[in-house]
Amino acid sequence: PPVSIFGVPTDVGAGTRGASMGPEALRVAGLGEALSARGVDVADAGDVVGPKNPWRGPEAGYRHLDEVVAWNRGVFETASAILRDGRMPVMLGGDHCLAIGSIAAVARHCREAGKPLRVLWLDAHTDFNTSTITPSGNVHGMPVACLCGIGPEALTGIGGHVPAIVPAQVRQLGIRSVDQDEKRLVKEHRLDIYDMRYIDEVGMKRAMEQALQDLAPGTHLHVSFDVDILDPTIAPGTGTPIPGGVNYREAQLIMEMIADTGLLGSLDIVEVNPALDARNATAELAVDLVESLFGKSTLMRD
Ligand code: DIR
Ligand code: MN
Ligand code: MN
Ligand code: MN
Repeated sequence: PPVSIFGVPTDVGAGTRGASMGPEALRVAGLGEALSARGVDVADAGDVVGPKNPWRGPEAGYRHLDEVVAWNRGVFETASAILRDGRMPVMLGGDHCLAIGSIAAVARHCREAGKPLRVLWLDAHTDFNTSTITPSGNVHGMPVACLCGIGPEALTGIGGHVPAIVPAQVRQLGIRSVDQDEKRLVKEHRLDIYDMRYIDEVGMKRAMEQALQDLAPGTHLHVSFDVDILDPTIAPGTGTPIPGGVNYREAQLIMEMIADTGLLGSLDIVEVNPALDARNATAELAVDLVESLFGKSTLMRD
């Protein structure tokens, strides 16, 4: 399907400044051109507009909740409009709190179209914190919980249906940093998590086969790609790098196996922080991987 990319230049949910420059970094790295070169009809819808980052400490367990809500409302409206036009939304973050708005839009679209929805969450982190257990107050550590109905009404209700999704619709891959109480919460809610230890034990191919298992025909597959899933040696340009991440070949395999399903329906590319990067390497790597996500492969495949 035709693609519309849109930028969301904010780091309002993060603990390190600079993810606000992610959209331009991805454009400069040639995201639009790479998709066009693959034969994809791609349009750039420009950037969502929102409040500046007030850079304050946590209040009642959240940093910048009002601003996070404002940005996510904008994301929800933009992604919803793109879906209504029959196009595939590709969100250029921005930090990962913005996935609340993008996935709420996708969930509403799927509910109205009667399509099953599956979310593949590629990340070093589970992003399942709440205001009472968060060690930071940063909302980019909370989007999965919010989407599952755990969080402030202003965020859980953004798509008009609480919860937007249920944990059974989510698969998380690449996980290697989960906060103390967050561990209890993801277990309690039975999140399906393919963590780095599991990937070490069974290999990426098997882990991905399981993560993509039993996708009903016609499923809308949403990929939420937090670039910190990648090992910091290959992707240093991100605010919360965690050692022991996915390597280049594993990352290519992830993307190629998703492409093989033919079910990709929407995408977030988040947490690219060019202020921390080496010559835009992380954005360029993200673009390289998105080419694979859209079907680029070494050989013709049958
Ligand atoms: C940490 C960091 N779990 C927090 N989360 C990040 O502050 O809640 N998510 N970086 O992507
Ligand atoms: Mn994340
Ligand atoms: Mn992360
Ligand atoms: Mn390439």
